[in-house]
Amino acid sequence: MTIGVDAARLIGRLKELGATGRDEAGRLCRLAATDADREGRDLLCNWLRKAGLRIEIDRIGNIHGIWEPEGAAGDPVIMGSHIDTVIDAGIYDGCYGVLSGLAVIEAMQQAGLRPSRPLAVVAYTNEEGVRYAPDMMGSLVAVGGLSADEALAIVGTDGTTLGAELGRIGYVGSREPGFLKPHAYVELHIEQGPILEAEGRPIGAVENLQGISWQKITIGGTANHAGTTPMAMRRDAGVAAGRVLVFLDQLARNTEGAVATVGTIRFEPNAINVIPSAATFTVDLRNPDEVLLQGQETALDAFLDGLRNEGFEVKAERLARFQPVIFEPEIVAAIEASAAERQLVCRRMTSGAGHDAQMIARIAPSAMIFVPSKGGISHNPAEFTADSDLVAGANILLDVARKLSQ
Ligand code: HGY
Ligand code: MN
Ligand code: MN
Repeated sequence: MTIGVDAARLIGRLKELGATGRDEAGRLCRLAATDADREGRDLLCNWLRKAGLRIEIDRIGNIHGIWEPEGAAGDPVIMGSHIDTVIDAGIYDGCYGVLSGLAVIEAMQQAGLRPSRPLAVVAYTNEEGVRYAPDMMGSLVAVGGLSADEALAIVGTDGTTLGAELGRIGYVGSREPGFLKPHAYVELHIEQGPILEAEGRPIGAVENLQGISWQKITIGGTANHAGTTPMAMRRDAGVAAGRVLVFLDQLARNTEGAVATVGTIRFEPNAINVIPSAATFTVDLRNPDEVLLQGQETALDAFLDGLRNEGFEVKAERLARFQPVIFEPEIVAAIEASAAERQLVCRRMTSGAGHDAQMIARIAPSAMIFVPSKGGISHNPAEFTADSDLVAGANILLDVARKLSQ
């Protein structure tokens, strides 16, 4: 028998969670381990408790809501994502997958179903990696890709450590990360890209996810007077950084499947009439093909060597490096079968964004379900997905979770 999630409650919770964690300018900035994050975490834990789930928090702050119905045994089917956001975010990225996982469990409870396996919904800490790198950190620790102690000691962009901040907001749990081994993992997420909307398809069955390379580059030049220093005598770190940005943009436009982004940049001393003595910026390179991604990294290294030969100091610090991931074909097929049963047009696709599923796929069969993003916009307050698409995606998650846990 086909059942569905409680649509009104799911949409209402998305909006309620989306209203928490706003800064004084009204922007959604639920950065990992901030007071805004605590607000969202507390709200989520209330909902998990009301659903009668066993709440377990691990040492890196991953929140688990576990449902162990009578007769259920073995490792759980986990539905996860994250509730931390980027700066000035939309309300769907991550939160939609976590709240849909809860809605799926509540729908199964409501229908009196007795799955043979437990189910769990998990909100992973610091998926975005904006305050503390790398991203997908909570799930990376949960799969053993980074020790909890190392992660808790990571210093953020604001000089705080993740451990101190998680402790301050009361979310350093007692369980060891990885204590809950998934039998299978499914993540529902907005596409954050233009494909589904452009093709008029409500569902994406995500079969793979591209590789990610994050670095922090610091270029050292010589501060000098903007007015008196002849152009030929300058060691302008700002111009050198600008040359890297243009190089990376051209490289990505000329490399199959590649994208390149410099999302943050800072000059020292950052004064209108001083030639920058230093430029610090981050580089985000991605490609579904590991060999091509390595090629992008090698080309960047060579360009930076060229700047060194011109007399600039150049430092490159690795912040994150995740290989491309192929998801579990059986789960991808189950997503497609559920879409067909519900007469929803579906297509297989690659994820351009990083997700917790990229980490969990290292230890368990995993896959993702996408729903359309209006205008392909995300990491932006204009992020939007129609209610009908949100509910359709959650119902696919419900069908797949039922199949995996029966
Ligand atoms: O960077 C990403 O792709 C994800 O939003 N953390
Ligand atoms: Mn996300
Ligand atoms: Mn995101």
